[in-house]
Amino acid sequence: MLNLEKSAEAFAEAKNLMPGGVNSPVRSYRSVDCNPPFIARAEGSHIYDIDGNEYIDYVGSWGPMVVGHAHPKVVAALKAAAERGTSYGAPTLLESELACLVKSVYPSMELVRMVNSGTEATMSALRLARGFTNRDKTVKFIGCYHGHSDGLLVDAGSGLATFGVPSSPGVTKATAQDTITVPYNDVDAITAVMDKYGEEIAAIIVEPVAGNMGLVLPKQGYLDTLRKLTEKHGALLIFDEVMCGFRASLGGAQAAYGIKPDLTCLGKIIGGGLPVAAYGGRRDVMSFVSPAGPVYQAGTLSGNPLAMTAGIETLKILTEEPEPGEPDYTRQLSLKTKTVVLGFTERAKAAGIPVQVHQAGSMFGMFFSEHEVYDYATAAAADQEAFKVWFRAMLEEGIYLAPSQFETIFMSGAHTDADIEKTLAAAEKGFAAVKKFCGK
Ligand code: KE4
Repeated sequence: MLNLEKSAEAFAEAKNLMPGGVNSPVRSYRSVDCNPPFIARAEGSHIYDIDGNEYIDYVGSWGPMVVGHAHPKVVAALKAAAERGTSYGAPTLLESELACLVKSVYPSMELVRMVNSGTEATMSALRLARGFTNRDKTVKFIGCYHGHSDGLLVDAGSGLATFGVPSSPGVTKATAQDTITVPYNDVDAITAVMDKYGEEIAAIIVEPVAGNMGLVLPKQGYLDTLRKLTEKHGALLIFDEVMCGFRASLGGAQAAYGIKPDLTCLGKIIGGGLPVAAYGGRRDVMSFVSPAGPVYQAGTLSGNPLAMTAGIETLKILTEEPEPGEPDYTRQLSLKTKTVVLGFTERAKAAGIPVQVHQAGSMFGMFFSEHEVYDYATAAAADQEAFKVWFRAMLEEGIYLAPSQFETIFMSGAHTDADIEKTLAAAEKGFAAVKKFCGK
């Protein structure tokens, strides 16, 4: 059994200081019925808790740590940057340098605005879309998560129109009413909504590769349908690539699937572990953002020099030219991820446990289900209790995974062959635990 005594004490004290003892709900491990390890430090692909346990980390701070924790180049650059001051609230060359790097990988982002979180990026992109189109309604997909701004904390209403209802207290009915929710990967549903309400719709916002209902991939042609429907009805198409950016491929889902959105939201990796996110896209649309245009958006720490530095160093590593004949960084990540995905699939099959294992570049996910998983309903139908048993067994074996069936697992450039070997050996024990739990 893992010794988590100090973490348990720390958690009890933290609950007297912060709601649920955490600063973001998923970290509380409520979804997996156990206490979270309190982390002391991390380096490369490994993370260490305050009880001295060491884990192989596949959470990577929920995606940002794609080059591994405490990468020497990132740490050295941050140390130097800190000595030049931590924040100025004024234009710097660093912001232009990161914007250039982002544009080099995401050419659809003709203008880029830096913000401090994915929530801020998607909230601002939707306000911009409403301002640019002079329309009030937006469309999101059930099971996609775009941060916690009011208009996006909306559940499916009843009936076809599925006008939203608040998914959290504090979100007003009026706000929720302006968000239409539709099942992901359902061409008929989105076509019907756009045919009926298209002229009122400012934008469709979508995770082009969905990572917040577990990892769910777009069906063949689905993203192209969204592109065609938004063009037909004069609505904007917003790709929320906060999670799948730089992971589905270096150029994100838009490069992987060859779709050019009107606006893109990025986050996580572009900050290299510091608080950076961004929204950007068509020059005519982005020129509506203050002070160039009338749509207001601002931020004290937007473009913070330390955060820009971490993002620049991380993207430089991701985009550096590979040795002749060698795959580039993100391709190498994808190949490593494939090894784990195949290993999980084989071991689950050997244990007689039905699973659906999905991969998109360097992100992957697994559902305990014998049926295809292609939207929130089919993801939610997977065996959550089996997932909890598997998760806890993997943690016991020193494998640190996302503590929820509705999250995604991330590979980094720091993961070694030895890490992967240990992960697959642990998975074998994890599936054995599930088999025992299911009484198979
Ligand atoms: P933040 O506000 O948490 O920086 O980003 C919100 C967001 C927006 N869009 C997508 C596609 C996202 O995945 C996220 C945040 N992702 C979660 C993980 N599922 C962050 C982890 C957490 O909430 O603690």
